This record gives sequence, C-alpha cells and structure tokens, in this order.
Amino acid sequence: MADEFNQELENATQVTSEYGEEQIQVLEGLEAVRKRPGMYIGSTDVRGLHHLVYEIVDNAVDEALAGYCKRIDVTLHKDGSISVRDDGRGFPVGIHPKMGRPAVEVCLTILHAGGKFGGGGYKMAGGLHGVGASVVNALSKHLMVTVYQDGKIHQQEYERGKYLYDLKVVGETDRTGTTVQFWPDVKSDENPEGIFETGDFQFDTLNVRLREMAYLNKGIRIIFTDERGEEPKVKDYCFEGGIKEFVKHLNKNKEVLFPEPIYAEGLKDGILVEVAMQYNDSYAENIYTFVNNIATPDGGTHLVGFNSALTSAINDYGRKYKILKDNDSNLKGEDVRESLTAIVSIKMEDPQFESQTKSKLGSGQARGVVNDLVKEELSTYLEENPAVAHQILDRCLGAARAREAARKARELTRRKTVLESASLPGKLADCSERDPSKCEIFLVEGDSAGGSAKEGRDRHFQAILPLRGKILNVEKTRLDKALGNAEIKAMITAFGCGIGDDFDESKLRYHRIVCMTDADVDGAHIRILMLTFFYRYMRPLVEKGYVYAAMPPLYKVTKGKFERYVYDDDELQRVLDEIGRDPKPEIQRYKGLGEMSKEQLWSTTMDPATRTMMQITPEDAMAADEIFTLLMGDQVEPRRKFIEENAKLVADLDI
Ligand code: TSJ
Repeated sequence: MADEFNQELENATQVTSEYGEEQIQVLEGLEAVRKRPGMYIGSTDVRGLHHLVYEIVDNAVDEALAGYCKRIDVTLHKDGSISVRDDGRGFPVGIHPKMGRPAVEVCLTILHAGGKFGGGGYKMAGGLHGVGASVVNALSKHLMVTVYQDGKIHQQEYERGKYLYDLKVVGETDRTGTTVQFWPDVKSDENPEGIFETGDFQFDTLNVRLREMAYLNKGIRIIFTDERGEEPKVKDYCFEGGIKEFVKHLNKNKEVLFPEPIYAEGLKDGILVEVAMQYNDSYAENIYTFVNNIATPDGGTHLVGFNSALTSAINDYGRKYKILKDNDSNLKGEDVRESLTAIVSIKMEDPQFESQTKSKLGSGQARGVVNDLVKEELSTYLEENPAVAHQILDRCLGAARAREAARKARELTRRKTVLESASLPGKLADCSERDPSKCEIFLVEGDSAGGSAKEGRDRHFQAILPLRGKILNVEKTRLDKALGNAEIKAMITAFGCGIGDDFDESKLRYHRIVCMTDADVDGAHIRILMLTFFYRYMRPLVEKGYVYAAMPPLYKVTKGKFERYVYDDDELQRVLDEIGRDPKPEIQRYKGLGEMSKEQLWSTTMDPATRTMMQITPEDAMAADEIFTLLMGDQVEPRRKFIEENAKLVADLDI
C-alpha cells in the first residue's frame, strides 16, 4: 500500500533533480489556486466555502472505504474554523524519497493535477472537482494537520498553504488517525487578500451533505457538531442499511406500498453498484443517482441502465403472470417510475462525465452493469414476493391509465388556456425588457404586497405576479388536475416554458424567479408550496439555479442617525449588542411585506444593489418537499412530532 502511495505521489509531482525546483513548484501551484480559486472549487461564495469541507471529509471517507476508519468527526468551532478527524491509520508521515519531505506535507502543499492519491479501495475523486487537500490548504488563512501514529502525535501548521514549521512530534498517543483543522481565508476590510465572500458555514447545508455521506457509505459513523451557538448542536449518523435507509428516510412521511425497500448490490467490471427502491402513495418520481458519492442530477448511463431494467423486469413479470393482458400495450418507463423513490449509487474508478459540472455520467460500461444487476435482482424479488409484485403492477397500470387521461386533458387545456394561450395572466405586471437573461419575476404573496411591489419595482426588468393565498397542494395531485388551478396556470403562462414533459427551458421568459413571501412561518409555508411545485413539475428551473427566495427584513432598528434592516432574531441581538440598548433603540417589526412602503420594499428586498436573495438549490427544494409532506401529508404521528419539536416555529401556523 505504501508503495502504491509513493508511486502515485511520484506520478503527481514530476520531480526534477534541480535544487529547489520542488519548492518553486509548490509556490507556483499555490499561487495558481489563489489566483483562480473558481477553477478549483467552482466559486468563492458559500458553495465554494462548503466545498473545502467536502474535500477534506472525502479524504477521511476514502480511509473508511479502504476499511481502516470507523468514525469521522466534523466540528464547527466558535473561532470560524472547522475540523475533520478520523480514526484511520493516520496519514503517512515518512519522508518521501524523491521530495525529501514528509508525505503528509507533500499532500497538503503540492497541487495534484486531476486525480488524487489514496490507499486502495475506490478513489472517490473527492469534492465536486476532486482537487485535493492542497487546494483547501492554499485557500485557508491557517491550517493545522495532526497525525496520530505509532504512539506519537505529529503536527504541522500552514498559512495560505505555506508551512510554518517542519512536521514535529508534539506528544504521545495510543490512538491512530488524522485531524485537519482549517480557517478559510475570508475576505474582509482587514484581510483584502482573502478569497471567500463569506466564512459562514451553513449548519443545514453541511448537515444534509454529511447525512447523505453516511447514507451512501453504510456503517461509517459521522458525528457533526456545531459549537458556535450557546448550546452545541450534535448530529450522529451511522446507517448499517446504507441507501436502503436513505430511501426509507425519503419516504418517511409517506404511506409506502411495502415496508422494506428493495435492495440490490453487486460488483462487476470494477463497478460497485447499489440500488434501493420503494413505492409510496404520492405521484412523484424521485430517483437520485450518485457516482462516487457525488450526486449526478442529470443522471447518465447508470440511470439509463436502471430505468431500462426496471421497465423490462416489471413488464416481463406482468406478461408472465397475465396481469398485462394480450391487448394491453407495454408499461412505459414513466408508468413504472410514478410513485417510486429510488437511489442508484455506483462507485468506480475514473468515471467520465458528459458535463464539466459532473452532473451527468457518460461512462458507457455503467449502463450495462447497472441494467444487468437490477434486472436480475428485481426479477428475483418479484418472483419471491408475489403479493408485492401484484401491488406494484396494479400501481403501474393505474399510472398508465392516468397518463392516457392526462394526455387527453392536456390536449384540451393546451388548446387555449394554458400552454399556448397568447395572453399573459391579467394579474401579471410584466416588465418591458425582452431578453430573459435580464428579466426577473417576483411571485408575491397577497394582493396588497403585490401592490407595493408593483409600485416599488424597476418596471424595466422586474415583473410582478401576485399570488393569492396558498397555492395548490401538488403533492397529492396529478398533472391534469394541477393544470386546473388558477395560481398554477398564471405561473405557467407567465414563465412561458411549459410544464412536465412539455417543459422547454429555452422558452423561459425570466432567468430569475423570485419567491417573495413574508419573513414569518406562513410565508415560509407558502414558499415551500411554491418550491414543491417547481421541484415536481419544473425541476430544471431549480437545478439550473433560476429560482430564488427573496429575503425581506424582519426588523428595522433605528437609533438616532443609525438605521439598519435586520433579517432574523440572532442578528437582532447582535445589532443591539453592537449599538447598545441604552438609550433604547427603536425596533420596528414587520409583520408582512404589505407593511413596508414601496421605497422600503425596493431598497430592502428588490434592488439588486442592496437586496439579499437566496438561490434555491435542489437540496433546498428536496428539504422543502420533505417539510411539505410532513405538514400536509396524511400521517398524523410524524406531524404531531414535528409540531412538538418545533412548537415555537409552528405556533402561528394554522394546522
Ligand atoms: F488529506 C487530508 F490531509 F486532508 C486528510 C487526510 C484529512 C483527513 C481528515 C484525513 C486524511 C486521511 C488520510 N485519513 N486517513 C488517511 N490515510 C492515508 O492517507 C493513508 C494511510 C496509510 C496508507 C498506507 O499505505 O499505509 C496510505 C494512505 C493513503
């Protein structure tokens, strides 16, 4: 293993014999990373910041996949740093013969073009870009690595990627493992050379990703601790069932057709395949695919293999047992996927992607391997569980009939009212600009707020669509019925891009779709309804980053000449700490958007120069979907539990 490691190091670092060459190479590499951080981590916003964490965590997960590590601790510290600790073998500290420096230092200071090194198992091309720990180091104001190995504690610290001292022994230990703690290099007035626009790690984002990592790698325990608040928050994940439990989690607030998800696992041609699936009582298709623990939202060959195996196994079974009659046509892919929640997770070396963003797998071998495994295992499952098999066939046949009915209904609606209607909805105050990339549409809760928004906006590029009350619960509605809802119709017509199978991104009339709801629980509820609708029927809108949530302030604090809009209660306390509570500042609480003057609404929420907007990610939409199911679903028990746990949050929610 150590030889393999050294070999890879060598490959990665074209060493020359010239004196000092290595060091020059190190510095040039780090400089390149700091000059163009986007090339390595995608961006320098909050997403890029989180990539640093994923990159380091992936190293620990690799050690776990190699079979040497059971537990990974990720901790957010009060001083803005984050640490990742594993109980693996400990990063090798021996001197690399060619580099003449300890291996751990080499890993953290030398830029590895493309691939990364790791011992055995599956190299997971860590993070989104698989760039390696040296990139994290280069983009950190400070980083400290601690290796526990052979009874000793070794340590080295760095500043913006450059080591401060040689690796040294700082103590004795009887454990083994590796800990990396880093302080991201955040831009500020005092630190103009900084890289990141923000250093604010998002608990929810990291929590969702770390939980996902635990689901995708069965048996690994990941403990996530946030020490920044007064009380530490701790999440402890370990799923022996892996993605099978992931599917249960996704379906947890839904009625399911059978209690245990169908699970299949296999290794062929160097590709490790895991699949878990379970039908529920919604009409949605929720299939999530991963390659080396990274989501592939646009699917690719592994998804194609899964879909074809699913369709053919179910059709074969239906024909064999005469559930499908001779004059019935075959079930279509969409029929067998309706109501299905599934995870397809594969691990392979050197996957090829069709897009730069790694969102679609291109490796051809994956298609056949996934198809063969799923076809085989699913067919066996159906044979062995005839009662479940009949229920599945029933569902699929129901879906096929509904598809026919929906097609007819859509043909009727399409003719005039919805998709091809020339007239925009009456309530829409459109903008004058015609270039979609410059246009924004604000979906505003309530007619009165809609009124202020219409007056306050820049009508050149901002359109306003007021929506009244709660929009339709799309969760329990098939497309044909959703099309009958006035608010949904208005959105579809205004966007211009169609819906479901007819969705056409190129026809989208606005490249920023902004949900503007009150900064309270009801507002959050309505935003969740909107997001669920987009997620279900116009998912590319979310995936391509067209959807945003406006962030109206909750308070305005005034004291003498001081005036500040404040967005949540924590921030309010911080502002009060800052300006003092004596003499008393005036605190105005906005109950709703409707209470703001048009000037206030413009400057706080709509003016691109001063507003804060949150770009909605598919993860946000997935979470919305989850909360939504919980609040609106049929199951009483989880809802009661949620309300108990969130008594404060849902106090004024009328459910
Ligand atoms: F890369 C890093 F510094 F960011 C990092 C590496 C961060 C963290 C939190 C953990 C790790 C890491 C690396 N954990 N475990 C390892 N293991 C190895 O690097 C390793 C150990 C032994 C051998 C061997 O051949 O004996 C090989 C390797 C690659």
